[in-house]
Parts: sequence; structure tokens; C-alpha cells
Amino acid sequence: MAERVRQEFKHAWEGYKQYAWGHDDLKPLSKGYHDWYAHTLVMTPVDALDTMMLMGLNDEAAKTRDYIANNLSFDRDIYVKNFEITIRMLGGLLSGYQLSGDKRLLALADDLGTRLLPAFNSPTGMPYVYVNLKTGAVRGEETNPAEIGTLLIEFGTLSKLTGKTVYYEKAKRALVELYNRRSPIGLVGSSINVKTGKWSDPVSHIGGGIDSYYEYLLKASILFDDPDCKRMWNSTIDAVNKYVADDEPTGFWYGQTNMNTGVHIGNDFEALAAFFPGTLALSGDLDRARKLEDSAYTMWTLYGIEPEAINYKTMTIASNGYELRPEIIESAFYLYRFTGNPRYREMGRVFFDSLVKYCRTDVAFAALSDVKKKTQKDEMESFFLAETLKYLYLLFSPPETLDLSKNVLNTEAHPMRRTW
Ligand code: DMJ
Repeated sequence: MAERVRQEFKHAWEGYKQYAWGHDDLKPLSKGYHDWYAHTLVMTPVDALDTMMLMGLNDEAAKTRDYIANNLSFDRDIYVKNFEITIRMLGGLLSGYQLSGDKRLLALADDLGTRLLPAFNSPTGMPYVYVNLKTGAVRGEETNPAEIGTLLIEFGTLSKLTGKTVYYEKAKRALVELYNRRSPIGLVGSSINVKTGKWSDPVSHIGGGIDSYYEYLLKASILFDDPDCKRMWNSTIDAVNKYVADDEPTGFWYGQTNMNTGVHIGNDFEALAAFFPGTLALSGDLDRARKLEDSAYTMWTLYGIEPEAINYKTMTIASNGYELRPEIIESAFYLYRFTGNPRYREMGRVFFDSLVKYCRTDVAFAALSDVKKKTQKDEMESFFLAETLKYLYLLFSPPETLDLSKNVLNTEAHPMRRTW
């Protein structure tokens, strides 16, 4: 199975190289390319580099490192999304450096980190959504917990590897400022203003927009042995399990809850929320992790591939489409590592077979706009190579391929190794 996954990685990578080389993303149906901004940031190669290394595609990885070192420049007059560029690019450069020792990647990461730092210059210390890589100008004061709280693994690692403490301090302060604005019952909402520090949407959940905030409280406590993060994780997970978890006849789920009152207000579960069994497993809560992964698996098998969101009371689709997302596979990987139960590899085989059956194209893989009709759309996000195929590969590979006692994977599946 690992070899089959590796072959499919090569298939998608060859398609990217042939039709989109040097650009951010491949368009897998029209065989063109898409750049996020006015200049390419060479996103797919940076995001995919450590997957190649873990798969032992060493010649390809060496060529890709050379290309990145010679062609990637952050000296661009573009407003980038701090969160996305941090998790994909900063994370990819740092793990690429740690796996190869190529100092050119660390230099690029340091340059990028410096250019992203002005994002934190808000009155609260919580980052603006966008920052201009050349001028340091910022925009976007309405943001969410994920975009504020999913930075410490990357900025913290950059601090540890460069000796520049400012990166750790800025990202940690943002995380703490967010945590300090939790409600009296310990929950965060969906939107917050970084200038005023006031919540503009009080709906609490574990899905997109909050998801990786929880993940980084736990992972930063592990990677950096940071007792503040551990304390914040402990109190947060207690509140989430008390007010957001929902036991239903259809399974164990997490829904939507008002952050102030604790009143349950919605029954949607997103594909993005399927990262949570993995985080629960990493925290040692195998009981909830197992139950939630079983629920997510039901969601995947409803139509043979995972919808973007369902209503878990009615088991009907709330958002159609499959974006080639990794989360449910990531959770199967953690559960397999921590339980050794072959059930999770069986799930992985089902995920892989669905991907090949419905998303594979002649040149790569395509997202779906409709999981019932299995209609493909012209998108293959870089996380498909960074995460989806990496977690599948790791699920079927021996544990030495990635030692979880020495590595913490960022939210884009870039492994950070505690070398300090
Ligand atoms: C990835 O960029 C990351 O996993 C992020 O945390 C959520 N969205 C995508 C994958 O679905």
C-alpha cells in the first residue's frame, strides 16, 4: 500500500511538473496553473518537498531544493495570508531544512519570517490577516482563532533554529491574547477583531476557522515543552468536551455551541473537523478519538467519498464537494500509531481507493464539486501532496519512517524535529 501511495504521489508530481512547474498550484483538468498572488511563491514544491524526502525520492527532492533556492523570492509587493503562508511555506521550508540540512532553506525561512512579523503589530498582538511581504503593510482586522493560534509551531521552530527569540515571543503572545479572550465557560468564538479584541461571532465549534488553534495548544506544549500551552490546552479541551461534544444515535460528534451560554445551536460536522480524533489521540484520549473517527468514517462512506460538511442528526449533506482534504486520514494515522489496530489501515485503504477511483485524472488528482455525482473540478491544492498523500504513506509505512516521539507535525503535516 505504501508503494501504491508513492506511485500516486509521483503521478501527481509529474503532472504538476509538466503543466505548472514553478507556479503555486496545478489545475488538473485544464492542465494549466494557478498562482495565489501576482507572483508565484512556488507553493506546491515547497509544500511537497518533505513528502518526497520521507518517500525516499531523493534525486527529485535534491532538484526541487535547488529550484526553490534559486527561484523563490519573498521580496514581492504582495499582500499574503499570514496563516496560509506560515503553515504551508514557513512550515515546508523549516521541515525541508531539518530533513536535508540545506541551509539555503533555513535562510529563506528566516527571510520569510522577518517579512511576516509586521502582521503581529496590532494593538492586541493578535495578527492581521494579510501582510505585504515587501512593505510590511497590513490589512484584515477581522480574523479567527485558527489564523491567530496556528503560528507557534513554525515561528517557534524558527526561533529555536536561528536563535532569534522574537519569532517565538510574537506567536506565543498572539496565542495567549486569544486564549485570554475565551468566554467564562472556556470557549472561543468564530470571529474576532485584532484591533479591539472583541468577538464578532460567538459560535464555537471544532471546524474550519478554529480547528488548528486547539491542535497547536497541544502540539506546542509537546514540541517546546511549554507549560503555558499545556495549561491552556487542558482547560480548553475540558470546555470543548463539556459544551461542544454531542452524543447522538448517529454517533459521537462535535457541533456548534454559543461560546457564552454553552447552548447547543447547530449539528454540522465538517471534513476539516476530522483532524480532531488525531489531536485527541495525541493527547492520550483514545476513547473519544476512536468514537469520533468512527463517526467521520460513516461520513466518508455515505457517498463513497467525504462531503465537505454534513448535518449529523439527519445524516444529510450540508456542503457538497470534496477538496482532497487529509484530516480523516491524518486521524487514522495517529490512531494506528497509538493503538496498532489494523482497522485504521483498513480505513486508509478505503480512503485511498476512493481517491484513485473518483479524483485521479490523466495527469494528477482533482477535487470534487459534488460527492454524489462525483463531478471533478479544476483544483489540486498543495496540501494534497503535503498532507493527504503523506499521511496515507505514513499510515502504511513502518514507524521509523517518521518517529513520533521526536517529531511534531504542523497543521500542514510538516514534521518539526526537536533538535534543540
Ligand atoms: C490545510 O492547509 C491544513 O490542514 C489546514 O489546517 C486546514 N486546511 C488544509 C487541509 O484541509
